Amino acid sequence: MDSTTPEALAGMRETASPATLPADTLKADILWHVLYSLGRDNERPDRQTVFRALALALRDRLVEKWIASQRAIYAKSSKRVYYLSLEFLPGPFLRQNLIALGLEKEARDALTELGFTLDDVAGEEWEPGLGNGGLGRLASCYLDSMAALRLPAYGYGIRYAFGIFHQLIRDGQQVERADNWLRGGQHWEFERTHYMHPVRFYGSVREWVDEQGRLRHTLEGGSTVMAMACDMFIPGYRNDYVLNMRLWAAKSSREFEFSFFNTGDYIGAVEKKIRDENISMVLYPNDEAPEGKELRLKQQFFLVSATMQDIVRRFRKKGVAWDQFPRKNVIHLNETHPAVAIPELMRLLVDEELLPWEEAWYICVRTFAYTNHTVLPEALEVWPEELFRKVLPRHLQIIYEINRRFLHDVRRQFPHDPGLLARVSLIHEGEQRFVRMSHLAIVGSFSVNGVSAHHSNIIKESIFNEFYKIFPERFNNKTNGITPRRWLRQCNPTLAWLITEHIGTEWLTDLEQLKKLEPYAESAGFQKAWMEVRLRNKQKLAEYIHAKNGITILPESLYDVHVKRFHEYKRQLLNILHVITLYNRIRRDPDAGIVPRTFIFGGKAAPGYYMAKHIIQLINAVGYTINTDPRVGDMLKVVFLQNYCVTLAERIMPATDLSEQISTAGMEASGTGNMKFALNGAITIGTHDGANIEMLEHVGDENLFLFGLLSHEVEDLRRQGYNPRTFYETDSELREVLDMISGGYFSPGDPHMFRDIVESLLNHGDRYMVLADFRSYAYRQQDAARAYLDQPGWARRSMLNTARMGFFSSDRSMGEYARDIWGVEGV
Ligand code: D6G
Repeated sequence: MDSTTPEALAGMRETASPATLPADTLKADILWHVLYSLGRDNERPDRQTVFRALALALRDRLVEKWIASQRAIYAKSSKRVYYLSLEFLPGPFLRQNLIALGLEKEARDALTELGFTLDDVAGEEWEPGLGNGGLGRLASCYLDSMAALRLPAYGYGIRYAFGIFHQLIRDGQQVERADNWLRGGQHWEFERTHYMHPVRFYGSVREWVDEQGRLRHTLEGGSTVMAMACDMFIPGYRNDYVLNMRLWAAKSSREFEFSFFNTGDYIGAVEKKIRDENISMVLYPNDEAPEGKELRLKQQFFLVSATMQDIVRRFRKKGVAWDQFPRKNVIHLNETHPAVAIPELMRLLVDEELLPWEEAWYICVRTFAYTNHTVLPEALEVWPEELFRKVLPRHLQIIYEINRRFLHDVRRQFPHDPGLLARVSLIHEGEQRFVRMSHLAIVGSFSVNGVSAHHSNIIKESIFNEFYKIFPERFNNKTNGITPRRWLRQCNPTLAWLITEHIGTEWLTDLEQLKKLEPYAESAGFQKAWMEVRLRNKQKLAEYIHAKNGITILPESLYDVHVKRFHEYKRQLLNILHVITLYNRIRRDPDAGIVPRTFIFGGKAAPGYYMAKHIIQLINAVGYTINTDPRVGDMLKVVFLQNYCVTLAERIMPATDLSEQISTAGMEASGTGNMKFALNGAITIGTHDGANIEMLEHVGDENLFLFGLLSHEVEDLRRQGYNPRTFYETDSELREVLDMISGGYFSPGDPHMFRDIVESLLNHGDRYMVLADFRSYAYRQQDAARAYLDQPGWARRSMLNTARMGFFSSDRSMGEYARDIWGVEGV
């Protein structure tokens, strides 16, 4: 019988429910969805249609497991974890879901029968870019691990219609294009039209006294938008457990449309609808620099208000008293972006549930936990008081009351330090007043954690030192981690296979098992196999680069990779200065014995961040000069891969030899790219910063190239008066490089083009200490090149990096959060 006829499909589907479907029905399921869900002819479906149908077939399987998981959480009456984040960066779902469900082989077979390969079909997926970078990607690794550990958890965020912009490089410059990720359909999600919560902004607060003589506060007027839940499923690795990431989409509220209609203003009603729905329209593309815009504050409250209503709705089902709330719920704030949840819970408890303030506050500070992700002063979020009052008038009042009581306690605890009050106040006083969101988050949470040991110390010793003195018990460290399922098993299947062949599969859920690879590090046979896998990965990336950039690179060359957001503190500039240094050495002496290298860059710059975009342009200009200089040949190549995203990271990580983690010491809170590279066998060249320091402790200093100032040296130097010019004057190689840039060597058509970059270094203080670290970086780069010449030695180092990355699994991080902060266990 023809297997595409409705009768045949229905017959095959009737044989079992999706969770128990025998694998060979996957093909029938795909064809069924092509016809009935997508409305296409299933005789010869195209690749995109097959991808979508496969996604739907997998969603069928996921939803059953999700319902079973939800039932189990209800049955156990578990304490729930709510992970609130303005950003999630899940990456493509297809392979991840296939791996978690154990259906990779079946999918391959089914697709082969349909005339496709899994690679081709997976290539049809457009990843949801609902995050800027590390913070959002971390949230997604954490959801993966929460599911792996069967935690009773939820991710809550916003379903931006447009995620992080799509980056093109045109004439060497970044150009931004809208990321219309929903265009291809919503095959992974369920829209929950029955979970709509009203979210209210603006208006004014009316104070009144009720019959019992209580002072009451009611918000009047204002404008209401509906939040509609959209769920995406996050399966645990082969454990039948599925969590959901609930993302809110803004929908206009009917009542308000009607009020317009009643006055006959039809277009006004439509305009209002569009304005309302704008709230979830676009992700702010700024990493490490909040924008302070009204729409952004509305986004934050939109997430918080809808989520709090959802949490309370669920809590109410149990019919237990409010004082049980912290025993049943923990709300985790991923950075301060969702910190307005603290006054929102207070508002619910005090204004609506009529709890006394003290009781409400007691519940609040036992419910919230906060993770800080940055110490850059410009990245600490503050809101102009005026704007806050306009958008959230009642919340501002509540923040003032929290502050009044907090400062009262501080005054009692530290009577002899009058200046302290202003420094810890939730309100920054000055010509303009600001609400300090980090202070609110610390005061309102029972736990405050940093994301690497180094960063957590900086928090305690410097930026939040005074809070540490007030609440020492709240501060703790939880070093970041990454999921080994995506960042080894999925992105590097051949290496994963080689590992599994030798030590079994346990590492997938217990990454410390990779230690068992250590004895193989000396085996010539294993080294050879290891390097063969790596070389194949490098060949694949070379093919990709050739196809995308038209540049031919040597797979045997040292792949030196710097991919992450563009920010001056991440110092892509330092890297390119070194590239030019090597170029000059080759120009001087083509037989200088330079180890052939391919420098690969990737990353987006915030659209309004002039210097970061200018550095992208410089890199491309240098690349053009070097790649077209016949004297250089195969010795050096510089590649800028456009639109760095999770999908691209998955291609790059397995093919990297040297991983650039070179932020100015004290500025990168943790980093997680550093971990992804090392897990795939890259060797790090890096500074004493963030998680690099813990990586060094684990892999050993012979397996990581460390250089540069320590964070206290950076501070000392700054205090003593750092003069970048001294380095320019005393280091002739450096001087030559800077003179070439400012003299127009890389921009012959416009010799002044890059002058301001050099100016920022020489005449504007070189805030990120690029020149101070240049020489030690160049030396360490030489060590790296020398080490690369000794291929067996490199193989050993590479393997030991992988073998010793067990600690950096997000399963370990999540286990620590669950045990030490949240007090929850697996279901
Ligand atoms: C799933 C499973 C079902 C549960 C429901 C609860 O449909 O057993 O009752 O979720 O959803 P929430 O009310 O917790 O969002």
